[in-house]
Amino acid sequence: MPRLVVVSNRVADPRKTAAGGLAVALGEALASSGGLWFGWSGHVVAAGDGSDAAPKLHRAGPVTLATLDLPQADHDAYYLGYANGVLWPVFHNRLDLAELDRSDLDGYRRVNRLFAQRLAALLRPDDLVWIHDYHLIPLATELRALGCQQRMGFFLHIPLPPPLVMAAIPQHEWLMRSLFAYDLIGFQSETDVAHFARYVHNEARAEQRENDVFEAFGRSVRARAVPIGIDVDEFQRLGQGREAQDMLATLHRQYAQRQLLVGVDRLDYSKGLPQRLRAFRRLLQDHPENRGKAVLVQVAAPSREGVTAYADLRAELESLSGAINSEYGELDWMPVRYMHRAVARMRLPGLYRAARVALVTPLRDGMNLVAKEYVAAQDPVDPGVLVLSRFAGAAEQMRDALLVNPYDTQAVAEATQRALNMPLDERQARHALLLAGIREFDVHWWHRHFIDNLSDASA
Ligand code: GDG
Repeated sequence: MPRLVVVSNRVADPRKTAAGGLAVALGEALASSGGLWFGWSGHVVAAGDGSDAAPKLHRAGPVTLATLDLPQADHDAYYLGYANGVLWPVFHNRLDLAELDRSDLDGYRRVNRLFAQRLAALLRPDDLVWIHDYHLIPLATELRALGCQQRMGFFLHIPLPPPLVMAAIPQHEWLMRSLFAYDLIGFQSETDVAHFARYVHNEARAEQRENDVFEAFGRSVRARAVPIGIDVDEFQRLGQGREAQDMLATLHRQYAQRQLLVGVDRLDYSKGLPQRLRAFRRLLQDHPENRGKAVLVQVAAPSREGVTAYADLRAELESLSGAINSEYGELDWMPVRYMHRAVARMRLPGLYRAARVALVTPLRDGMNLVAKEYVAAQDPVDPGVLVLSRFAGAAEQMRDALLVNPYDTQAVAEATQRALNMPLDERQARHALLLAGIREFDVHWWHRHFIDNLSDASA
């Protein structure tokens, strides 16, 4: 069996419980097959201070972790600059936040070239190479330039925007051409595949050979939707753990007379947090019976604090949650509990289970794993209700959630009111269908399906 080589911006020890969705999913995928996981160490060093060294290798069970440090200037240009200042906002339809005139492209290319040089030295001829996310789009091109002929797959965790939005990036052609150095491109949703097909048809006059094979730039690539899932069993086991159970008991005790709503997100403008708070305020305004009763616990885990747009968002959320609390709060009831802190992963299932409603209302999201975790954590006998943005990739699969337009404050408030008052039999029926879906298309399916397709993809 060929060895699996996973490449992502960050690498995490699969034996430890990690915070982010990508780290959890990749750790899980590698733990079952073994292999090599290559990426940035998370350390930034002064120029010339070890960044030219070979990757550090650590053994973590069946997985070898290979990590590189990055020089400060390269990290700033590659990670903060091009990846998170240009690609992230544009791919999430936020042209207003994209720093398109910054000259960070060189740093982005430099880091991709550095990754390629260091990785090439570790590759074996029959490895399967699986590269992840927008940080590393040109990595296969760089590897091919060094003579690497292994099968290479790319998975985009974030959405691919429509062609006209993509075209706002000055280097859009170069980025899309880079994708043709892969054998397989996996997207989160059919919408993303459709955007890809339209782009390559309009801009590169690609021939679509079979359903999912595109020919352009002298190469062919297979592109298909391979939506990511969670490890449902692992998450449910976590829910049986002491920390989750303690969390659940504490919340039940403290909020015995209340109805809890929950939001768990990285603090990111794609997640629609101000819009969500405004919808919650609208709920209190239009449906006064929720006053003194409904409490929204919003966890906003710190993220990318070096990027300006994130600091602005933080200030906006603090002021908005303060305003709602001062407008509606009572001595014994605060409507919004907003935390700019991460919650330990072991406790998350308890928080989800205590909540009658989850508000997962991103303005745009590749998938959104919180939606799936919330469903996995529910008690099937008395489950909570998922209110889900139609602009999350997850909405293509989770049709039995209450789907909403997150820009429409009143519609989200009404869906929340409906969720809070949904009869038990409807809650159970919706939950059973949602749970069956996330079980069928779980993280094992994602991993297996991608690797099977990559193994079959013609080079
Ligand atoms: C990208 C795409 C796609 C969040 N807050 C805390 C915490 N989390 C965990 C959640 C979940 C993960 O982080 C977030 O996953 P998401 O899918 O919601 O979002 P992104 O981080 O934006 O991930 C996304 C994903 O990649 C995978 O392909 O679904 O669309 O944007 O697992 O539980 N975990 C802990 N404390 C927190 O406060 N421990």
